[in-house]
Amino acid sequence: MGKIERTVEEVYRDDPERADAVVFGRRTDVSRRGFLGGSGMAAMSAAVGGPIVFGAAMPAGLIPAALAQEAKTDPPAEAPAPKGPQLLQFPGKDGNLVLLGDKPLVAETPEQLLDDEMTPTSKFFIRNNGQIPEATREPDAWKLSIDGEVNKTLELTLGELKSKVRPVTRRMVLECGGNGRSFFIPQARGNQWTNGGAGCAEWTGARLADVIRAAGLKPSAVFSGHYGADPHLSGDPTKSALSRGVPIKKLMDESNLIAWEMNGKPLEPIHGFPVRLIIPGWPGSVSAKWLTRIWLRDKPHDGQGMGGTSYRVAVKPMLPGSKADDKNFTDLESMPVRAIITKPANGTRLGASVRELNLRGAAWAGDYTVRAVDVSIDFGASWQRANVNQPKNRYDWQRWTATLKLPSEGYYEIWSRATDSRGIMQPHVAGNWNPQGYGANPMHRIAILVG
Ligand SMILES: Nc1nc2c(c(=O)[nH]1)N[C@H]1C(S)=C(S)[C@@H](COP(=O)(O)O)O[C@H]1N2
Ligand SMILES: [Mo]
Repeated sequence: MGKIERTVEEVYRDDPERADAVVFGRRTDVSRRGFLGGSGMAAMSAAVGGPIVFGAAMPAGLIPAALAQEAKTDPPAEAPAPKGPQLLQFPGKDGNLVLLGDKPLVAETPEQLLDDEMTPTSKFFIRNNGQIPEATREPDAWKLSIDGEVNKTLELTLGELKSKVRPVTRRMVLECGGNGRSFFIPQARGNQWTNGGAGCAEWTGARLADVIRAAGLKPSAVFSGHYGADPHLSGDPTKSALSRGVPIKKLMDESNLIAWEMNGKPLEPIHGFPVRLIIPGWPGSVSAKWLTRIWLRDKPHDGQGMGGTSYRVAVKPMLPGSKADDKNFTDLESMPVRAIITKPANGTRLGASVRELNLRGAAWAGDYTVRAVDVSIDFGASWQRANVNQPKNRYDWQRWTATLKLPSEGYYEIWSRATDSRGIMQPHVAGNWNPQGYGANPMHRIAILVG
């Protein structure tokens, strides 16, 4: 099957119109693909492994889900690289996380590994921008400062902080700002996340707002700047790996934590041991790991990862692939709504007699909640409402289930889409293209073969 997959992907990339002609036997138009029964149907069915049950509803130019995922990660034919995604080998991590980069270390969680109510630390994604700092041997002596536009600079150790506050525990989604980036066409710059730059863990720590109130927020404070102890990739001590911040209103949200535990255990070194910020709902980059300093500022932050097109989206839509005008960009704040199917996995093959499919997934929506999740078995021609659970607390994800009838043997694509509490729904394809690829949240789809 490998050979066919690469061909389909390559042909679609180079000449989509001709690709349709090759794959479906003749030139097609969008409204009337009409390959059913033709030699094109046979070719496509051979490529996906079985008759496409709702083939008549399949949009022209759509690379079947069975081929899309693998085609994305397939190395170019001329490079003798190992087939399929490269998996992360890292102490304490499940061997099935997908390595997206090793300098800095970045790895995502395939959707089917996000099938727990609470994402185990072993399956949680990793996103570093710099080097990984050496784990401290004295976590309680770790120094933190809250300074700038405060009545009195607060300098305290983690041990002091722990002794002063009553810790709170919240289950909350952490999601990378670039999650979904790989769905942009043309390809956007950066780690090619699918949907796995997200996880929902239980975080324990001090309420950030309480700590800031203890320092005394001055009326002049409008924005924060966060600093961590990780060295810049270059090793240059004058540069920070990452330093982002948020407007005061978001900073003072009661859900934000200065966290030292993840899933009931001290943070793992890779997730920010001994202490990190958790500012849920917004790009993960504001949740500084190895936290050393929170600077209250009288103007927006200008640290590493602020400004330009970093963690920013276009205000006026730009021509995909064209040059960006920084003045047309604004910070990405709340992450967009997203639903994923976590069971079954993409590419699952079921017995020939199976006529019912139980689906399970997760959905979340940045600062908002999920109003509805719908699933489709016929390329979006019809939709069925899923059962969506309530979040355990604010910023928790919402697990959902649905049962679909499978009319016959063959190839199916299952699509899922979520709608947030404002009524905003996931699009069919990633929209509002931007050079660094933020905000891509197209519907998730998986391939299923019955028989
Ligand atoms: N100090 C520091 N904090 C950081 C980062 C970093 O590179 N350095 N990466 C950020 C980004 S971009 C994300 S998405 C999250 C990822 O957290 P995780 O690696 O614990 O999953 O951490 C954020 N905090
Ligand atoms: Mo991120």
